[in-house]
Amino acid sequence: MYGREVPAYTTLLEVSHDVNADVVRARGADAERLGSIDRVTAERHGAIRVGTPAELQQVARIFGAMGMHPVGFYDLRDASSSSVPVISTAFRPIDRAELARNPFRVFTSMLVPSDRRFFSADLQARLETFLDARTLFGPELLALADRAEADGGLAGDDAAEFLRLATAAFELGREPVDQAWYRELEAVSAVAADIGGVPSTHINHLTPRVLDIDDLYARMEARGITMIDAIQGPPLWEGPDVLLRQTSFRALAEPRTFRTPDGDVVQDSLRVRFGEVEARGIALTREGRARYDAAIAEGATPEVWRRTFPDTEAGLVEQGLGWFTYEVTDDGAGAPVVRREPVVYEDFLPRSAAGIFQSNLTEEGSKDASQAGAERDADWMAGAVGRELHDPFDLYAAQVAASLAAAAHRLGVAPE
Ligand code: OOG
Ligand code: NI
Repeated sequence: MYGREVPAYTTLLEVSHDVNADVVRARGADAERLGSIDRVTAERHGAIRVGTPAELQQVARIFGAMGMHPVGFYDLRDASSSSVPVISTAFRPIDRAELARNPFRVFTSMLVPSDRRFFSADLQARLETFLDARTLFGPELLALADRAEADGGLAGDDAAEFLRLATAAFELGREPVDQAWYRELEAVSAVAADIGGVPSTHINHLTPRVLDIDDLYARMEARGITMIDAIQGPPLWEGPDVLLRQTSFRALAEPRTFRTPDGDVVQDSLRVRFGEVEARGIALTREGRARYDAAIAEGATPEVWRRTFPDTEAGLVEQGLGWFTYEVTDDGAGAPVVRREPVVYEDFLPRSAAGIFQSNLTEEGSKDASQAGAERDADWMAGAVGRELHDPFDLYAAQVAASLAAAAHRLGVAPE
């Protein structure tokens, strides 16, 4: 559906496949150190945006049906200089084996109309009235979702119907957009207009994973596709890849129908959907993450990275900066061997996210920094979703602890 809607996405997939095939050819088994090529080829994250806690709860039911749970809290309202009036979480499988089978995540943002830095009380009231009046997900879809979650799945026709309805709910709307309303919101924030200026929701982007993002960037530019200025996140350097590096091609103009204040229906275009791509690295501990944040604040140059991070995986382990699991295998002659495996980062980075959002906006928007922002945190978000919000660090720690316990058990020794 998304490839049909955004043909440049198909180009991005082609180039990603070419890059990945070349990396596997050049680096052999080492290329698959952070995930099998089958997983990496299938892997995606999507991004969607909703307007209200009620809509977020409904989205949670739909993803819950697919074994995807809310993980992490991201506040993009004041992530560096680029800020957008949303808070976010990501829906994804939380179990390692599930993730290997279903390597999908959906970064899900929710508008904060009560944030006075962006919206006046008057605009907030009209925005909330507009959002409360729309229905993104019909009762049939939600009923199937609830049944799937309760029963651990759906049978034949019900499964097909669930997927059909769920896919349709994220298709780009064809109804005419109220032009005056859309433009009024756009003057504040293009993201606010994308969320609250239209009666339906849609996939903003769908992001494949590549094994060499610098190569991908160069190949896309060589094909004449304009990319955003930089790759967000850590720099290219000789040490281990950590967390996440992302880049995107600029949002393309897509035809949309508008209703003018005079009641005329006219064709125009909007630039809100872009094509993003990412490379994933090793998940960092809280200590590693604190170092990462400090290094990013200093500027993501290779020099800063060399001062901040050890240039080997062993160094990350010794300094307690990265997560690694331990598996017991056989050396072929019956003797056990313990192998250390890096844990892939499965989450997002708010600063990169804000950078990606912002680098795709043509309108600056307007923000009054002297006003107070609405208080929002992970607990608030958990209440809004109506579910537990998993902490990514806790999930990685549990995964590592489970691997150590299993390894100790196989070796017949006490866990560390
Ligand atoms: C989400 C932007 C964040 C990422 O990969 O960090 C994101 C959006 O544009 O809705 O997708
Ligand atoms: Ni994204």
